Amino acid sequence: MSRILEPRKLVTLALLGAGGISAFADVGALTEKFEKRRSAVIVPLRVQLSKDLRALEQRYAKSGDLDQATKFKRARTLVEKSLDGEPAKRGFPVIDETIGEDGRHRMKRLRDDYRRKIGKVLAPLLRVYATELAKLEKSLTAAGKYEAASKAKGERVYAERQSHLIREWPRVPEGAVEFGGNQYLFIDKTSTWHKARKKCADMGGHLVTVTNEKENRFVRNLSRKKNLWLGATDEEKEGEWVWITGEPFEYSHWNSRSPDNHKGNQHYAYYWSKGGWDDHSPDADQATAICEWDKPEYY
Ligand SMILES: [Ca+2]
Ligand SMILES: [Ca+2]
Repeated sequence: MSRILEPRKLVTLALLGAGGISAFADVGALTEKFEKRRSAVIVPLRVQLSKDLRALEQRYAKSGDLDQATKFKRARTLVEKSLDGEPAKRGFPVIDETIGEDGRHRMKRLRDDYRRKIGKVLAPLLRVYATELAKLEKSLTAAGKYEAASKAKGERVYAERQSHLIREWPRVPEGAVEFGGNQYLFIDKTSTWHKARKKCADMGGHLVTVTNEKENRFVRNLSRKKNLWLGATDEEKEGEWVWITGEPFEYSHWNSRSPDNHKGNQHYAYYWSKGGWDDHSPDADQATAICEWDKPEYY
């Protein structure tokens, strides 16, 4: 562990020697400082994770359980590989669902524990980073450097969002399915769009947003082709559809006659059981929901 941390420690000391926080006058420098802090907290957690995986691997190996020992070894190897690359960006390896009952249970406990720890160390770092950026944004604006200020603002918004995602990530409920790194939970109960939206938000996620064809196919299957609310609305401005997460509304899968704003009050998108998206009214309570949790960039 010390071998891995040593160079980072030296860099951190070098930066502090250059004058600490007050010496950083631009976004790039703040970002670099944040990234070093982030690696310094994540690397030890991943080293510990690989040790924990190895301990379980050996436990299964001792009892002659080749199958489960192999699966723990595979997960450990992935974690160890990430320590040579960009450890901060790699999360817990995807859990192979064919692993035995006992192994799956232990692996999930390890994963949840790891996520909690990451959230605990990373959320405060992100908040400090966002505060520093906010200060910089203000002083750059006051100095009339609008372009640089807007760069700081963009990075601040990003840091705030990441802080939110990493805090909510451990709350992803049991039964959620992973796809493209994000987590999805199908709720096989019909309600109105607003109720579905609130339910997902209460669990720390959001009503599903579908931003490409693969994700579209995935949610269609997960919902077993039932009517399904989507996290898109044009309630602010008729005809201007937006995702509730702020993701750009570039991909869509409207059916040939939709959205039609029938009777002038259909502002909520849903996946129609017969295929394609359509818009519906706020009082319609005939669609199921999928809640989605976006993967934090570093986890
Ligand atoms: Ca999505
Ligand atoms: Ca419609």
